Amino acid sequence: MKNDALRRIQFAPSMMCADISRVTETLDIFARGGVEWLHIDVMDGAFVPNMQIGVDYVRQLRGLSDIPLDIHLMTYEPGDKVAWFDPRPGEYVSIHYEATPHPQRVLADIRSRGARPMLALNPATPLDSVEYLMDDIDAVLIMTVNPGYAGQKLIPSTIGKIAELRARLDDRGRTDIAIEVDGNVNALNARDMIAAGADILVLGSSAIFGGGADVGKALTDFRAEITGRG
Ligand code: S6P
Ligand code: MG
Repeated sequence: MKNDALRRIQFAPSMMCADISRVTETLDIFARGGVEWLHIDVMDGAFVPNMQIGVDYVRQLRGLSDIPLDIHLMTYEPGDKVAWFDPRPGEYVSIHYEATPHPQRVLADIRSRGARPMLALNPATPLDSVEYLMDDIDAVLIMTVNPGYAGQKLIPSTIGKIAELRARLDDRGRTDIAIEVDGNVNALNARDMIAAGADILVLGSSAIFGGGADVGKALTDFRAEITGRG
């Protein structure tokens, strides 16, 4: 793991949790609040039991904010869908290990577009799935709940899984591969996740969207709680 002083924790608010009637205001708050990524949950109703954010909504979001996207594809055959979301250079696109028989091919395609490939692991997906894909990824997304819904409770074994992944990456000299965590990231869980080696936190209803209208205050409070700084 990178030395703590060099490690900067990044935030990726989940846009599926944002109040659609205040989305412009919320995006301005994120820009002013130094948010690094907008997390876009794409669900197909088959790989996960829900349907969420579509292509046109994402296109409109791009017109409202310059914050780069972190596109989380919870869909079967993600290889067909990467181009639909038109990832920009430097943006993250994550695909799930079980979503295609050819994850390496899809990850390589994401890289060929100048985007950053990320491999997403469900809570029960073994870490061995990362082993032969290390050269094809810039990040691993550890799901700390089963994907499909906001507002779920952390699966405790995933904290140890983050730590084990970080140890494996360190052993292989791959401190450049980031770890993102997604699901029930509240301030308490976030401290454990960061201690285990997480770099990017997906902020949903547990972090900033659950407490009413003041997302700006929630973001400032959350940052203060996990870093000791406002
Ligand atoms: C869930 C999705 C997530 C959620 C996020 C919600 O399947 O991938 O990104 O939007 O987990 O956060 P919370 O705090 O409600 O669990
Ligand atoms: Mg997600």
